[in-house]
Amino acid sequence: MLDIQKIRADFPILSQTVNGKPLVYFDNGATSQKPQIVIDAEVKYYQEINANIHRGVHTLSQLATDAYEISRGKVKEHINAKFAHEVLFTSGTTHGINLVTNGFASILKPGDEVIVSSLEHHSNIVPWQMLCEKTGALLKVIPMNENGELIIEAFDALLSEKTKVVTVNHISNALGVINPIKYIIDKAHAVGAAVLIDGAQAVPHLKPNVQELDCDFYAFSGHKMCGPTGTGILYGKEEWLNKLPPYQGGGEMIKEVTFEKTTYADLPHKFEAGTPNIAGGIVLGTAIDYLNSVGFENIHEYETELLDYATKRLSEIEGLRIYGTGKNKASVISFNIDGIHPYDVGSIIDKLGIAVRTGHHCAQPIMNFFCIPGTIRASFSFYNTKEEIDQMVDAVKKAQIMLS
Ligand code: C6P
Repeated sequence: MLDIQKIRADFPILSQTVNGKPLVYFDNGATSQKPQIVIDAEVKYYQEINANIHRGVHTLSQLATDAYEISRGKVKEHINAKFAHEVLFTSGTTHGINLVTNGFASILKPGDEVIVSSLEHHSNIVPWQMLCEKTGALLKVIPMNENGELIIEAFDALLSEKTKVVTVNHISNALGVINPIKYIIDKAHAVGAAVLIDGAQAVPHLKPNVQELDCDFYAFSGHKMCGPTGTGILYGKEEWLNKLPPYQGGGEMIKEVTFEKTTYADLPHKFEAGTPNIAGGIVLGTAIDYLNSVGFENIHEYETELLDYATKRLSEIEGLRIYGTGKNKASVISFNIDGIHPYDVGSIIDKLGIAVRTGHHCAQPIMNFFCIPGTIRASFSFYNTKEEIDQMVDAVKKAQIMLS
C-alpha cells in the first residue's frame, strides 16, 4: 500500500495553485513531475562535480565520468540488459528511434518491408517513413479495431520473409492500450525481422525486462519517468549495435582520426558523439532509484485503481465517449463529449486548475481512424488521487454545461 500523501510531499510542484486553484496534474503522459530528490541531484551535480566526461584526467572529470557510468549501470540493471554497453544515453525516445532508422538506411533494400502499428506516436512513424523513402522499402501498418486494440491476425498476415523490421509501442500514448509485444517480438523474429519497441509510455508504469522480451531495441525518455527533460535511453542488443553505423560523427565516438580514415570507438561510445547531457544522465539514475523505492508493483496496483475509478466516474457523464476500451490498459483515459471540441473542454478545465492534454497527441492516424480532431487525455501517475479525479469530473461537467 502506498502512502500517497507522503509521496505527494516528495513533489514540490503538486502543492502549487494554478489559476487560483490547487493544481491537478493529469498530463503525465506528456511529462511526469519531478521529486525533490531528482531536483536536488541536478543541483548537486552542478554545485559539486560539473566537468566533461571521458576526457580529463583531473579529479572532477573522473568523478563526473564515474557518476555517469554508474547511472548507465543502474539503467542496465533496471531494464535487465545483458551488458552496460547495450545502454545508450540519448536525448529521448525520438532520438533513440532516429538513431536506429538512420542505421537501417545502410541495411534495407528496395522491396524490403517495415511494419509499424496504427497506434504509433509520430516519433515511431515519421522516421520509418523517411527511411522507406530513402531505401525503397515499403511501410506496412498493423490495423486496429474499435476498442483501440491491434488486430493481431492482420499482423500475422503482414509478416513474410520480406519483413526486415517490426516496430510498435509498448503502450499507446493516445489511448493507453498495452500492446501484446512479446507475441509481436516472437512472431517477427520467426521471419528474421528486427524489433524496436517504443517504450516511452511504458517506463513510468512498469519495469521492462529486455532480455525476457528479447526485443532488439527498446527506446524510452527519462522525462516521463520522473527524470529530467532531454534524457533518454536506447537499449540495443550488442550484435545490432555493432552492425549499425554511427548516428553522428564527432568527439567521443572515435578510436582514431586521420584525414584518410576514421575508426570508431567501441560500444556504447560509438553512438554517443559530443558532450552529452551529463547532469541529466546522472540524474536519470536518481529518478530510477526513486521509482524503484516506490515499487513498480505498488505503482501498477494503485494506478489500476485510479484508472478503474476514473473510467467509472467519467462514464457517468452523458454523451461522454472513451476511446481505447480494450482490457489491457495503462492509466490513461482519452475521451470526448458529444458535440464539443476537446480544446474547449481542456481550456475551461484548465481555468479550474486541471491540467490535461487535448488534441491529436502526436498520433494523428488514431484520430483519423475515429474520425475526430482529437481527444481530451487524462494520464495518471502514482502521485494522483481519487479526489483529484472527482475534481476533474466536476470540472468536465461544468464545461459541458457551459459549452452545450
Ligand atoms: N509523447 C505525449 O504527450 P520524446 O518527445 O522523444 O520524449 O517522446 C516521444 C514519444 C514517443 N513515443 C511515444 C509513445 C510517446 O508518447 C512520445 C511522447 C508525449 O504523449 C509528448 S508528444
